[in-house]
Amino acid sequence: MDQGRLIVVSNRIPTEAAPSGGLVVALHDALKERGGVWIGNSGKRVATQEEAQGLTRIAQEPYERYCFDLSEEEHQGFYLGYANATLWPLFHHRTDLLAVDPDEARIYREVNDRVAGLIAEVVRPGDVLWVHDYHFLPLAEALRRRGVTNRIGFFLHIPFPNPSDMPALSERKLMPGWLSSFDLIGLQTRRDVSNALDFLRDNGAELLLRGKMKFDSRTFEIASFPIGIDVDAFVEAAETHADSGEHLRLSPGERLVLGVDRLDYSKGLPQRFAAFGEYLSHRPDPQIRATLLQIAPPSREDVEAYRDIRQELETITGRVNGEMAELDWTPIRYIRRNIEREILAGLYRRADACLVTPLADGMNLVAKEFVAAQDGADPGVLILSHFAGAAEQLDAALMVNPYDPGETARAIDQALSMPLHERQSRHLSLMQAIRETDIAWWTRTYLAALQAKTEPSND
Ligand code: GDG
Repeated sequence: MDQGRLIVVSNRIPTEAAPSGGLVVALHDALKERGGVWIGNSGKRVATQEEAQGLTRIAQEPYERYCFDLSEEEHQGFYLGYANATLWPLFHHRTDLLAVDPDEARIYREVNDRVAGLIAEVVRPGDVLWVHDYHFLPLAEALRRRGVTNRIGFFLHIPFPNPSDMPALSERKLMPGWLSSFDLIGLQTRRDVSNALDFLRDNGAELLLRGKMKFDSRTFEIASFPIGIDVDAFVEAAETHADSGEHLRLSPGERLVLGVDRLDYSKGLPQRFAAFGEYLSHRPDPQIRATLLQIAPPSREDVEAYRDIRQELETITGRVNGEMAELDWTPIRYIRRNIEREILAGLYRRADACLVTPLADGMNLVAKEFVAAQDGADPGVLILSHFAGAAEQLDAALMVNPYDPGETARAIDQALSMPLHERQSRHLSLMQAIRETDIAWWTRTYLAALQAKTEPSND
């Protein structure tokens, strides 16, 4: 039987013929295999909304890619405003940073409505839609209003909020209608599923059985699908670029602790730097030299909270380096720009430990990439926050409370003095875990679950 095409909707859309990056490649492969359409934001901004109308086809082979533009006002209200200054902090348990702006909330819904109109023109009977992330929470409801009865799936890449934080969202009453218009809601972890079920149950939805819910007349399902990486591709990149650590010119015996994160307040960077400072001042053997290399490409710099975090980090780096540096050693090396993916793979491999210490994170792919990049004969140690989604799977890592710099400092010490056999056995378990749910598993499992839903029109 013809499966129908796959239609992927995501905020960003790859424009190159052979895109890179785990998620993008996985979706690219799924679309190539099945045939379909990818729809996303062009990243181009036009002056007024009139100029922003319509979809532009940017590729036809091996599958069609269409993009839409945003006007300046839409970019501000939809992307910088509601998505990244309201939803992002709420979903990362930072209601203290949440902006309330009725105009931005309205623009967010209007953009979703406009995009739904564009998608409705492309959809054919039998197509399956897969919508990604918090930019498009109201999209299925807007599509249903336009009479689209196809299966529509959603995947949320970030955590589901704590139900107790939800009253901070002025549009919370709309949320059950938004969510229940999808047929399948994929979340990263069991903890997210339980938060979503609790929130919906408290807001008028009925739990039928095992993740199946009913709201108004619609039934829908919520389940976890922990996202993974292309393990083999990462192993190969790390082996091929194993010498990229040489760029660092570390002195003999110097230990390397690595951090790789978008510059975001959810990633716990100030706490991490403080913990590293604490490790250095309490290390038992002052002869041990450990350098923290933090790679943090900037993101969303037009949102105020992101400028604040940048400043905070620069202050802490200055303080720790000012206190601890020696003529031939800078304890924290902080690179605020993007590093090539291949070089990154080699740096992971060279690192003795990797600090993945977010305060909240949907999954965190850096944790999985670091594991994949290790040399199994002499692997580095993953230090992982309880608050990363990855913690549900990677419990063979050294688990830490990122809010407690003393605990993280002790974990750094433990990682750098861990005996080889313990490093090897932890690494073996971690490898097994990342292979079990790699990126191919994720797309396959999610799409099979979505495909198994009955088309709403056939109910
Ligand atoms: C969201 C969720 C969830 C980072 N710096 C450089 C660079 N990176 C790459 C890493 C990794 C990716 O960016 C970051 O992925 P994360 O998963 O850590 O975080 P988010 O961007 O916040 O992603 C997250 C994810 O969606 C997937 O569902 O895991 O929880 O927040 O691949 O390697 N890549 C290069 N240079 C850098 O400087 N080339």
